[in-house]
Amino acid sequence: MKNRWWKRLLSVAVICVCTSGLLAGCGPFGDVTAQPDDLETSSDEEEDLIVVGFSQIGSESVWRTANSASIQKAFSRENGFFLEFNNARQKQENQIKAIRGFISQRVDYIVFSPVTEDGWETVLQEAKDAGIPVILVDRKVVVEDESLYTTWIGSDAEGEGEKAGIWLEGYLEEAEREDESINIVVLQGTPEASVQLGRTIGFESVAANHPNWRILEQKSADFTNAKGEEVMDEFIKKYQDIDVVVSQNDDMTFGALKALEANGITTGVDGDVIVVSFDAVHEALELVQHGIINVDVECNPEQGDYIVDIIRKLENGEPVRKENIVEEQVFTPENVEQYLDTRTY
Ligand code: GYE
Repeated sequence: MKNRWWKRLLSVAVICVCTSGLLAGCGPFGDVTAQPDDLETSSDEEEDLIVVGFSQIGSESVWRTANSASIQKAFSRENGFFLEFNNARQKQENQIKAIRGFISQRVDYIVFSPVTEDGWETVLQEAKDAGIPVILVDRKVVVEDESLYTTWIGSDAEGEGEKAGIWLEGYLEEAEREDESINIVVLQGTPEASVQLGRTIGFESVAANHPNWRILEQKSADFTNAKGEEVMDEFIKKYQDIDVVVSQNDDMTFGALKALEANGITTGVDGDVIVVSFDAVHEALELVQHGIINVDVECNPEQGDYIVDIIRKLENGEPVRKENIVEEQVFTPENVEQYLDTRTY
């Protein structure tokens, strides 16, 4: 990329003006981790760093923390990057503000994980007009003009939902319960998030083949432990006979397990209620190992290196695919053991 040196200087100027308070209320980057000292362009090497502005959704889950760590590790100075990391605290308006800040800094790349699918057209057009490539990570956007972003990398959320449904099919068959009436409740993630929508559609597509599966209710618990507990408690009070809890991430599952236990309901392999979870973070895999969670559909948060690869290709003028899906699997008590030692998050 050309003119990196001038962009760096501009970045320094923007941050210095902000931090010295010359512009009242100026603070476009929220939790940006960069400090003025970090920005000193002291050597030729520094001038060559690729500047990446990254807007993360927040820190709502163990998965998200692992995803942030993966990105921070991959975009290191040793790898040739200068990372401006912004935490949007679950708010789209904060993400838009951060992206506008990155545009005015003239970063080399904008990377972000969109909290919800809609509402990105204007800011993405601004990035396009400024000639800054945008890489989407983890979640997707819905835009009419797909040229507004360069590429997306993340999980096949619909495929994950389907895997959960297919696992349940097999499990019920093996238990000779395939003809029983099966009552299901679903703890959903953040409303309008592509991952929530995908997991819902995927699971529903399998459920549609089973007239005896009754989805009693699907309700958002926002991907958090606290809300998972709260919504599960509501479900327990409302429905007498729950056979299956589908929880669209591990944090909500942890909350739900607390609510179930508090109400004297057992879960898992030998329990009253079948628990289906998503993400497969270490703590959840331990619960799979102990038979408390029946199945955990993996969602891989370690996406940092993949994004670095994509940027390297773009820097070399090589073509990149519009969609890049990370590999994922399904964990049950039968296979989980071998993965536990290597799981770092
Ligand atoms: O499942 C959840 C998180 O978008 C895939 O967001 C991600 C989801 C993940 O907070 O734990």
